[in-house]
Amino acid sequence: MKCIHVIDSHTGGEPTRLVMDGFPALPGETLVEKRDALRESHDHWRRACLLEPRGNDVLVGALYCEPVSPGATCGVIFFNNTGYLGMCGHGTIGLVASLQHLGLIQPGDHRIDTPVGPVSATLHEDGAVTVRNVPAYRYRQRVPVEVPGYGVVHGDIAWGGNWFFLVGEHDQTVTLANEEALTAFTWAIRQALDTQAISGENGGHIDHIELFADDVATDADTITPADSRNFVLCPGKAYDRSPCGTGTSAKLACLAADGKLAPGETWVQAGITGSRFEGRYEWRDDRVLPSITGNAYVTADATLLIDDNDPFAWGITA
Ligand code: PYC
Repeated sequence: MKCIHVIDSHTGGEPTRLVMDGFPALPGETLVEKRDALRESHDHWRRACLLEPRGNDVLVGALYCEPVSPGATCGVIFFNNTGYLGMCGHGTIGLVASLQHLGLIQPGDHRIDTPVGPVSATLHEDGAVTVRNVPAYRYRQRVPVEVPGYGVVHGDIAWGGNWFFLVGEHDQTVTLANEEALTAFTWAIRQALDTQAISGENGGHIDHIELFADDVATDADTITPADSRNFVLCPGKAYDRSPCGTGTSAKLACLAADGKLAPGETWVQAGITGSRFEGRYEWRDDRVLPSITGNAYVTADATLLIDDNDPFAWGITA
């Protein structure tokens, strides 16, 4: 029996499974080298943790690693049901809350190495976490894409630690009750971008699609509407239950480029489930340094068991 020690958490409804121990040792000096070693030689460990029967399509994995840069608290490699993520905002918030649960960190500032560069996170006394993400920027504005069944859709292409296509002009109802139609629409955009070879800078694969709408207060709402509500389709076709940290970072880059949000001003981004992140930015040359604040809650401290006699030991794959 193989054993994997995991801490499960959710950040605004979006789950993170932090792997503390049990994966094979990964060669490499950098997080990119370690991520590539995991992908090329040990990808079945990702599948065992995240796919059914132990996981599900929504779950994001985070592999805890030794730090690779001076002064860093740790490194992390994020993965999902289809592959690997550059950065993950909700996952970093979940990582910090989980490390606090384990007694490994205290409130204060922590530097964390990721494959797309170091980020820093502040664990506040009240348990909230602020992530200072990698620099974000808008690469192209109002790019047209012909989406079969929907017509021409315009969106911005922006980097927030992953590549995003951000769409504000659409006639979709951005509510949880409408998630099937939203998934169909955003998946059609994603496929059209691939078919038409529309990419991020240097051919970066756009694997996150983000829709925006006004955050309309419902009868149950007792709080002020957020500045916007989003729906984010993740690479493996699951939608983000949180407002998406890297997606909010990409949004901040677009708002900054449009002159619609001043440095230091707060942007409250609601996700499709109604959970919220607060975002701010400061300029760093021609890019923005986004800060995303949210809360995560630990839901399990568990050991996953892998029985070699189990026909689905390494996950159910198509
Ligand atoms: O919060 O950055 C994020 C994220 C990416 C994919 C799912 N969540």
